[in-house]
Amino acid sequence: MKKIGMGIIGPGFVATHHIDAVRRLGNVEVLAVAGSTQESADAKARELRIDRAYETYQDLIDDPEIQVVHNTTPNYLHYAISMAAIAAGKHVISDKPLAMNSAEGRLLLDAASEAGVAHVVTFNYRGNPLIQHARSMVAGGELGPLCFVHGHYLQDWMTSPSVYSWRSDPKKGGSSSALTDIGSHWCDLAEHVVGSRIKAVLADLTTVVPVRYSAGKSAEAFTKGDHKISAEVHVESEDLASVLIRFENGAKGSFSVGQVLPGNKNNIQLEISGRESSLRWQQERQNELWIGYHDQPNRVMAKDPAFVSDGARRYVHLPGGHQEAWSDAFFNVIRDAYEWISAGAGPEAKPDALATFADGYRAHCLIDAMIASHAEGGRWTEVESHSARAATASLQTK
Ligand code: SOE
Repeated sequence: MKKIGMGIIGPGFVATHHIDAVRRLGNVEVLAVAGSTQESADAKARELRIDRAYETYQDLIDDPEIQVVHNTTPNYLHYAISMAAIAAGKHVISDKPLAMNSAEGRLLLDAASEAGVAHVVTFNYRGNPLIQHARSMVAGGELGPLCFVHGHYLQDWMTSPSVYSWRSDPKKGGSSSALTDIGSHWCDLAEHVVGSRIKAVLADLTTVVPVRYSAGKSAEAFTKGDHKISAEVHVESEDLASVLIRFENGAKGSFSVGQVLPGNKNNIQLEISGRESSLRWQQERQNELWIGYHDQPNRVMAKDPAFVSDGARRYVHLPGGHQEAWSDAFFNVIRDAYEWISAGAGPEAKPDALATFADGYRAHCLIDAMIASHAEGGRWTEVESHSARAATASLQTK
């Protein structure tokens, strides 16, 4: 059987997991890598045992054997690379955020839909089996009418001022930092599990570390910072934010994001309460789902293929008692993406749990509304109407 050819552009922390996932699939061949220079591409190709190393992303896209392009570059490169891949008729798997803003996101969504290629955004927390189980519980009405959805996504890797990442540079990361980088995951997960959209937001954004010290190159996420400091950088984008939210189904809620909160490594938590029961999922304890009641004892459900919902079972790889990890959930998303590609990439063939460019665009709309809400002194801001205005205005200036 001929394998599907893939190439990856922008090898960083997450690129290794794209490659591991694809190799675990077995029917996909990692053909090429492209870096920012020939030397960086060669080094990555050697390290990851990939045969072809391209100096530019266009060279990789032009390789006729490559059918799928994985875009794992920093945010400011997402649009140009994904657009070039779509123009060449390639399927695209992009890391979040989809682009730098909603206007670019909309153009990518339209272009990919028109080209008929698969378009995937790696909102990877959807790939957790207990997230899919929680989603089935909500959809099946087990929680009763929903009233409250809250949680957070907290990290600490940007605590030290000596960590300066491209995420804090509006030209490379976009006008928002923490909300775009990790708030986008929380909102996607909340809407995915709740099965209803956030219709309005009221946001409060803060920059806890307004001066950072750059070592001349971007710090890798989750590193402790470089002490060979070369330049002082004034940062305006947020590293902490709290947002009140209202869902279309009437539920209310709130979430906070922060990347400067000591002790929090990759602490994403989602809690949903209905009139009958509540559920809570924490990424750092991803093999457990807490289910809470008013009139009977609370329980903690351990991940077990025998007990998860039918829809969630395919996301479980191991028997009960065998812990699964971040990379297994990431694999699940990549497997869904390639199943979609193998089935022809038509809208009807898309696995239900898989996030597409439509979801990537949606995340931009939410963040636009949060930025606007904060800029107006913390005013309730409608998501759809604001994003439609912002996308139209920005497209008119193109
Ligand atoms: C860094 O904050 C980061 O790698 C994000 O960019 C990812 O999207 C998140 O899943 C883990 O943290």
